[in-house]
Amino acid sequence: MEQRQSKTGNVSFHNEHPEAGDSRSELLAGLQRAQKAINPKYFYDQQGSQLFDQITRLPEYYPTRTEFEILQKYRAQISAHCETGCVFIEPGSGNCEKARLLLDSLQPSAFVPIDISAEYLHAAAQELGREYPWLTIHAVCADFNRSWSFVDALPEGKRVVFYPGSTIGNLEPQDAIDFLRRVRSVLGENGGALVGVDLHKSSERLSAAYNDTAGVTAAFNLNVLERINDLLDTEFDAAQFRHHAFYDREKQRIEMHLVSDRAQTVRCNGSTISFEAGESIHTENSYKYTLQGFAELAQSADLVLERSWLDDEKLFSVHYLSAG
Ligand code: SAH
Ligand code: AVI
Repeated sequence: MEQRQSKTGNVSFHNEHPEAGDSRSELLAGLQRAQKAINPKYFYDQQGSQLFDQITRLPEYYPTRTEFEILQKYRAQISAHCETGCVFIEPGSGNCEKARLLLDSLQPSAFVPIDISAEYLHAAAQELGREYPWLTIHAVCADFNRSWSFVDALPEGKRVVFYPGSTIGNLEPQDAIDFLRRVRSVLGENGGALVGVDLHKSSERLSAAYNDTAGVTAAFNLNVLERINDLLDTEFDAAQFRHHAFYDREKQRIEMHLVSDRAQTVRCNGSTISFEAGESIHTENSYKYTLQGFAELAQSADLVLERSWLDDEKLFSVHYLSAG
């Protein structure tokens, strides 16, 4: 993964993964805060991406299944909004399964999957390239909250940013507005964004989705300690921490934490990180929106909400936004 550029057949790979030094400083700063916290992007190494895939197949985790249904049912309308031949850009592309649903009807002039999980992205893009030999794929390993300078190298034409999965919910609302503003700045005049957003619903249903009985979400959460150990050369012992996830109705977000079972001190680079019994690392927020709340968010980013599609139970929503 050291190589910055490579090309195999119809798939090119561009690596702008943040430097390890930057990741170390960011992680350390988070672990030194009064409420210890990390950015959820650290979940996604090869193992984390695979665990996320398992989460998407869990009976309790309705978002992936439901968004699939919406994309399938309304594929024709959605494709008409995006338009055939567009440059289709997916930040946080994961296994690219959702883009696959739209590729045949969209016939994009290029597909641009962007993900922080380098090896996983590389493999997903190669596989997609083999399945769709007519498709030009420019895969970019990058933090989608940083510069999008790579868009300068993309072909001309209408740009559509596809941001499914409610990945937008993992951003603080103000960061979500900044993200959508950045999206708007690369869309040009006639571009659009297709955004998947999880909706506010009963606390029980939401809580169950992040506390599956098989313990996969717990494994996903705990895996981040391995990631921290690799990056910071620490010795966090996952057996000393437990997964804790709950819905905060007031803040309309799931919070995920790793709670220390006992008082402990973890060595870190000649220094230490101390935990009291019951103290946690806040690992993720997953905001849930009302339709009104998301419309306001889009408006704050100067995007026009053209159309929304929902499933029958109104669990999840997909929105087409234009630059206006
Ligand atoms: N789009 C897919 C995957 C969603 S999971 C779907 O809808 O199922 C979120 C994805 O975003 C993961 O693949 C993760 O690696 C990626 N990701 C998370 N934070 C990121 C960041 N800051 N920059 C780039 N990719 C990120
Ligand atoms: C990627 N993201 C939208 C997922 C979510 O639901 O917030 C990540 C996840 N965390 C726990 N389960 C799934």
